[in-house]
Amino acid sequence: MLQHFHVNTPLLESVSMSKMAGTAVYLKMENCQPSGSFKIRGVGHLCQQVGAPSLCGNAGMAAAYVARKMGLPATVVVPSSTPPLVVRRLQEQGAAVKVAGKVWDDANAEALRLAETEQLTFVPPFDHPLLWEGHASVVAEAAAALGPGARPGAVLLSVGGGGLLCGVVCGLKDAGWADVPVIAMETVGADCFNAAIKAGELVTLDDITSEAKCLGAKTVCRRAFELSQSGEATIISELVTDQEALRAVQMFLDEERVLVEMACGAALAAIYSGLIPRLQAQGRLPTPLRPLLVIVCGGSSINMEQLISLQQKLQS
Ligand code: PLV
Repeated sequence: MLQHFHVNTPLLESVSMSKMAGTAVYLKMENCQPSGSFKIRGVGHLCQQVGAPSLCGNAGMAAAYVARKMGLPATVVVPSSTPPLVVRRLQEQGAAVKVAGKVWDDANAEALRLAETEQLTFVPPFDHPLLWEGHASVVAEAAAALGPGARPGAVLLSVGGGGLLCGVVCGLKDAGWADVPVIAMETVGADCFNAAIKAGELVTLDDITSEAKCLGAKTVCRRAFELSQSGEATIISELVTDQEALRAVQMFLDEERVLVEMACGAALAAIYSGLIPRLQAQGRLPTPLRPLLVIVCGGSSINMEQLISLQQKLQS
């Protein structure tokens, strides 16, 4: 039997967020995963099929964890924007860490080169059907926890390269919830999905100017863009500022006593910045609205020091 690397995470109702949203808010606590984010679902699933990993970021954290459990070596390539705490955490998981380039796309190019020259298996962080298949389990678990007959009014999540989005759309189909809208959140400056929708084609951002570095893919994966165009799923793409994402991280810490990174703050900001009633007022979400399912994607790129430095950068 194939081993699972991810855990079944808690589904918690948030009273304070429910008040703000005007409907029940359920939090799928992916921050509780062994590697600190949902990435372990897809990366675990993919590594079971393809073997030893080499890649970057929170996906790298998941790959390092899976490799250790499988008794395989892992090389994780990260950009220089990666905080030292992430490099330390990766090394603690036993991974060899290589720093290459400024943003995720640079590190990814180096990981591809290494895979080629050193015959390593390349594990992509978001653009692979096996990752999506793995990520889809987050919806199946939430459906099981909500019980028969339950149906969310919308699912809220963050978009980096679009892997989580593709996985959740898969999961919604499997759960018989294909018509449940997905609210896809990005920060301004890490908004490759929103930019593609506006342009009507895939675009490559010049640079990642947001502090939500783990959302910082310069180009969203083709499948995510196709889903937004094909009508297979209802996807509402929205942006928040870094300040709103950081404020959401702080409020989540105060209200739910959980520290998550900026990438996750983007999804939480949809509730904390009043987006839900605004979308209802625009007729893009119904009123009344069934319960909301928020994917608390987590992230390892945060600690007290990092939080204080973000506060100094963004709130001065
Ligand atoms: N982060 C990836 C890709 O970065 C990484 O390797 O770190 N929330 C968190 C906490 C994340 O780490 C990520 C992805 C996302 C959301 C977005 O997921 P995606 O890339 O599947 O849309 C570029």
